[in-house]
Amino acid sequence: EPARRTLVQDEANRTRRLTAAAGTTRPTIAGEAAEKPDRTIHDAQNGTELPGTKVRSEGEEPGQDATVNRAYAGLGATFELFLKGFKRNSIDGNGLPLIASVHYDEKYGNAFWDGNQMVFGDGDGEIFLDFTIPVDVMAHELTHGVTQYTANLAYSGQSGALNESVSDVFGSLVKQYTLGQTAEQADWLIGAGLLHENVQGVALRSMKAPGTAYDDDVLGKDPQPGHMDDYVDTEQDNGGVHINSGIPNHAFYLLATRLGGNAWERAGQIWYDVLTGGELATDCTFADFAKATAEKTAERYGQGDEHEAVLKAWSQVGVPT
Ligand code: ASN
Ligand code: ZN
Repeated sequence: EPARRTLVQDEANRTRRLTAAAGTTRPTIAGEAAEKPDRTIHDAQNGTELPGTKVRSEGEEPGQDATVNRAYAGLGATFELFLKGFKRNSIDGNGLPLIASVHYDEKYGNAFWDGNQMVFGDGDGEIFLDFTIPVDVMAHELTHGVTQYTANLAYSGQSGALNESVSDVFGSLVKQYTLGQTAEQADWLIGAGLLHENVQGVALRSMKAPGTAYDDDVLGKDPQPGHMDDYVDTEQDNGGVHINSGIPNHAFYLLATRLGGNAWERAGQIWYDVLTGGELATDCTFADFAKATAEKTAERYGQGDEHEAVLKAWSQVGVPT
């Protein structure tokens, strides 16, 4: 029975489940961190000083602030996929405590990983709502931490777009895992529920159909390409890291839906093997990354269906392997 989880909104349930799971994890040995999350949520109280006031520590009951509770649950969901899906104990693989600050700045319309912790804005309430609403956005930020500790993809040009894409891939996988959705059932959106209802759009990005997430008077049209023919050469956004990420995002979507079933089990495993394999240059290109996925697929699954599906997915987005 593949691991599946329903989205845990009931914190009491979550605590019970984590307690039950604790008995099945390996005992802690010297130098090895316990395989449990160690979360701390802070409230920046609409200021910019980090981390702000500590408002919830690991194991504490939920309080009144839904944003704090969502951040706590989102960190937990991300920790859980990396542990159960990929046997990775936290961001650094060694139980790193997870720290997040919510209510960062005033009307702050973004979220980010600052090298040490996650930071979430409340949004301006006109374009963006609270950045703790989509679990995939929270997982996206945490995955920047995983990338930092592993392939350390340089945040510009193609390696930067790969860095962004890897965060979207694992962000989406965390959402799919928590909802118990197969690749076919998933919406493959990043940031669904984040846009104000007045904005013409459904999410920040679509891995299924890059370029279609929104088309709005203020935001403009979603600029993401889904094929190398439409690769955007730009100085902005570190060379379009949030734009050209559409191409590897779409390759992952094509692979996962071709394979079918739970996307984190084979497609996700291949991406994880590449990210953590130690063979990628920090300034690697899409083609380097694609070749690495083919190699890792052959290593783990041989030259069968998975390998063919990987080659096909990259070919469909115009990236050579
Ligand atoms: N939310 C953005 C991201 O994680 C922040 C940034 O531009 N780095 O990609
Ligand atoms: Zn990002």
